[in-house]
Amino acid sequence: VFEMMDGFLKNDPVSLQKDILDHVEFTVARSRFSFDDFEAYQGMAHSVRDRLIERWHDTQQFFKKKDPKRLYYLSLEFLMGRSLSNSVINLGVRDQYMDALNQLGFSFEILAEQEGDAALGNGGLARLSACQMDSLATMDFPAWGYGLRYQFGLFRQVILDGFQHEQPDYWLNFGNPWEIERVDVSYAVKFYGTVEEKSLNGMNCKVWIPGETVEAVAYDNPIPGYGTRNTINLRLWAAKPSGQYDMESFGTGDYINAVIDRQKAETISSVLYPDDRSYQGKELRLKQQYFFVSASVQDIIRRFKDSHSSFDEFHEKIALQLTDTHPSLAIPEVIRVLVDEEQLSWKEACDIACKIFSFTTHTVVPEGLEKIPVDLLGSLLPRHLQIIYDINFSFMEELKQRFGLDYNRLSRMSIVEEGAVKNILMANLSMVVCHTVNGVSRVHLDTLKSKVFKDFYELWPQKFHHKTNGVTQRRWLVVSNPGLCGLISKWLGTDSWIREVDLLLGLREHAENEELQHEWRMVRRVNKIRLVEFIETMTGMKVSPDAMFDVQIKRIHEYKRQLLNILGIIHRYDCIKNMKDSERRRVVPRVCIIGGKAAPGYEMAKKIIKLCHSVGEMINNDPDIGDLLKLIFIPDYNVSVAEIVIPGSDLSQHISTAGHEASGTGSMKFLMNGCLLLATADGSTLEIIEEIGEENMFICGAKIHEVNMMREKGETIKMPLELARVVRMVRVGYFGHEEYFKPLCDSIESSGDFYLLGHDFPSYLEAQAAADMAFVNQKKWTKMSILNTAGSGKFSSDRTIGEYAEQTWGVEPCRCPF
Ligand code: 26M
Repeated sequence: VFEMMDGFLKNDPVSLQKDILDHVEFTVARSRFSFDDFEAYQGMAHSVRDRLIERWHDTQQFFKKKDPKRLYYLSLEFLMGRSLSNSVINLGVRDQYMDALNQLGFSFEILAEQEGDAALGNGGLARLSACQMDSLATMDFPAWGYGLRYQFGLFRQVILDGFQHEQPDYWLNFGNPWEIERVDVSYAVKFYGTVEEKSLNGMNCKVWIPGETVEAVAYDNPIPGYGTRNTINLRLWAAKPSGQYDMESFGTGDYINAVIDRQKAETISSVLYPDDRSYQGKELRLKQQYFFVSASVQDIIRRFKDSHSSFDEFHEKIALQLTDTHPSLAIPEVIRVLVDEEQLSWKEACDIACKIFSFTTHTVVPEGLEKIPVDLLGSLLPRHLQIIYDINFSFMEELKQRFGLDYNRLSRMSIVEEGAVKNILMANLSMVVCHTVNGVSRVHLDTLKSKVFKDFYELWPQKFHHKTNGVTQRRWLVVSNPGLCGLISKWLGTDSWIREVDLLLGLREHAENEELQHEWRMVRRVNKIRLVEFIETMTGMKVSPDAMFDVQIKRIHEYKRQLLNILGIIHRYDCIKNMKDSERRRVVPRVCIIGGKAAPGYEMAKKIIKLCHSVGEMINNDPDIGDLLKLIFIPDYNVSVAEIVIPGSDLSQHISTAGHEASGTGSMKFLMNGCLLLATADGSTLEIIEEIGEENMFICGAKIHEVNMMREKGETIKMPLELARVVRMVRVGYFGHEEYFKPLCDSIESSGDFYLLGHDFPSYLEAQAAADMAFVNQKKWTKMSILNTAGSGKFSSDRTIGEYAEQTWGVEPCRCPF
C-alpha cells in the first residue's frame, strides 16, 4: 500500500493524497469518493500516524543500539491537547499536507478543528509535562514519558444559568489515532494481601502474598521532535482484568458474576481526579498511583535487564524524574523489586534508589503536600508500608546522629506523621531518598528553603535547586500563531528560532521600526478577529476587535484572584456609569475575558464563576455602556481554547497573591505571543520582569516579603473605599443572588482577607489605568509587544530541559541519523 523512497514513506503531496484516500477507504472504511470533514481528518491523522510510527521505530532502535543513560519522566498528568497540527509541523510536512488536502478539496484548518483535546490532566503541572515532552524529543534526549491512560480526562465544563456543571469527557469515543495499543506489553500489578516472613538460604526474607491482581496494558503515544528524526514515546497504562488465574465457575450465575466482577479492574484507569489542590486520601487515587508506578517500574527494569546482566550499572543508565510527589510510590517499589525479587541487599537497593530519583515540586503551601493514611497504605500495599517504615527508621537514626535527640525536629522531619490519624508524608519520603529536589522558579526555591522544607534544607542544602519552568514555542507560537511566526522569521531572516529560541532577541533592534510595527499590528488584528468569531460561536456575544482584549484564563482559585479581576471590572463599570459624556469619549473600550474550570468540590471557586456571569449579564446588557465594557466568560477552557485566545489577547492578568504561584506558565505563553502582562511580583513573573524590564509590564500588589510581614503581624488594613463600594454592590444584591455570593464578600471583609484583595486593590486599579494609557499610544504599545516576544527566550522549555539534563539527570542527546 505504501509508497516508499529509500525505505522511507514518501512525503510529496501526491503520495500524501493517495495515502489519505487509502486510509479513508481501508482504515475509516468510507468511500474514497465521498467523505466528510471528520472522516478526512481521520484519514489524514492515520497517514500522519504512519509517519510517526516510522520515526518512532528508528529512534527506539537507535537508542537500543547506543544504550545511553535514559531519562524516565513519570507524571500522573499530561495535558497534550490536539496532535494533528503539532505532528505535521514537527515532522516537517505541514506544507505538503496542506497542498494534498487542497487538491482533495479540504482545508487543513477545518480538519484540524475536528480533533478533540487529550486532556489527561488538570492544569499547570500537566501542561508543563506536555511541553517538556516536546522539548525532550526536539533536543534528542533519550527519554520516555510514563502516565495513565484515563478513559475520562478532565471533566467538560457546561455553564447553565451561570453555574458550572461537570460532564464526563468521552475523549475516546471516536477512536484515538495517536496511540498504539500494545496488547503484548502488559504487566501484572498486585494489591492488598499480607506479608510473610520466610527463610531463603538461611536469610530472612519478606514475601508479599497479594490479594488482587490487575493487568496494566501499554498504549504508546509517539512524540515527534522538531527538526530531528527523533520521536520519543509517551507510554500510558490502562487497567484490564488479569488473565492470570482461570475462574472457577459453578453454574451460569457465578460465571456471569465472576466476569462482571473482574471487569471492575478497569475502574482503576477510568477517571482523572479533577482536583489540583490537595490530596484527599481516597483509595482509588492511591490505587491509580501505585498501578501506574508499578507498571512503569516493571517496564523500566525489564528493558534494563534485556541488555544488562547485573544491576551494577543501573544508576548509570537510568534517571527517574518524579512530577511532584504523585508518583513517589516508585521509591519503595524500586526498593521492593530490587530486594524481594532481584535479591539485592537492603543497602545496595537503597543506594541505587538514592542515585536514580529526583523530584520537582509544584506547590508552595504545606497543605498542598500529599499525605496517605497509614491504615489505607497498610491495607493496599502492606510491603511498601514496611519499606517506608524501614527507610524512616534509618533516617531517624541519621538525624539523631546529626542533631541529637531534638524530638521536635525529628517529628517535623519524620516520614510518618503521628496524630489521631497516622499519615505517610510523601514529600518527606521524596526528600529523604531523592538526590535532588527542584523548585519551578527562583522564588519558589526560596520558599521551599525557608518554609516548606526548611528542616531538610538545613540538613541537605546541596539537594535544593530550581529549574524555572518554560513552555514550548513549537505549540505556543508555531502551531497556534502562524501569522506572528511568519513575521518573526521574516524579520530575523531565519526560522532557526524554532529550535534556538534565544534568536528571538534579534527582534529587539526592530522594535521601533514602523514597517515591522505595522505588520505586527496587522497580524495581531487578524488573530483578534479569529477570537471575536470564536467568542460569538461559544457565547453568542458580539464584541469589537477595536477594544483592548484583557484576558485571565487559568484554573479558578482563590489565590489566583479571579475575584480581584471581577471586582475591578465592577469598579470600571461603576465609574463609566457615573461619567459625563465628555469623559466617556476618553474611555478605552475593553473586552474582559475570563475562562477556567473550578474543581467540582471547590465551592468558593464555583461562586466566582457564577459572579462572573451575573456581573457580565448586567454590564453586557446595559445600553449605557455599549462597547465600552464587556465581560465574557469562555466556557470549557482547555488547551485548544488557549491556542485561540492567547494570540488574540492584548493584555493578560497574572495576579496571584505574591508567594502563592509556584511559577505559572500561562504568562510565558502570552509573553511569547506579544501580549502585555498585568501581574503581581510572583513566581515566574519576577523573572519575566528581569528579562523585559518593569517598564514593559504593569506590576501591582504587595511583594512577597510584604505579604509575609502582614500575615505574621496579623495586620489588618482598612478596606480601601473603592473596594468597600464594589463589595457592597455584590452584598446588597445588585447582581442578584446575595445569599449565594455572601461567602465571597465575607472572605474579604469578615474572614481576614487572607488573599489580600484589600491591600492590592488600589495598586491593581493603578496598573489597569496605566494599561489604558499605554493602549492609547499604539506605537508605544506595539513596541512593548515586540519587546515581550523578543525577551521571551528564557521561558522556552528547551532551556528548562537543557538545565535538567545537565544538572539533575545527567543525560546527553542521542540523535537518530536521518
Ligand atoms: C492531588 C491529589 C489528588 C488529585 C489531584 C492532585 C493534584 C493534581 C495536580 C494536585 C495538584 C496538581 O497540580 C498542581 C499544579 O498544577 N501546580 C502548578 O504547577 C505549575 C507547573 O510547575 C506551576 O506553574 C504552577 O504555579 C502550579 O500551581
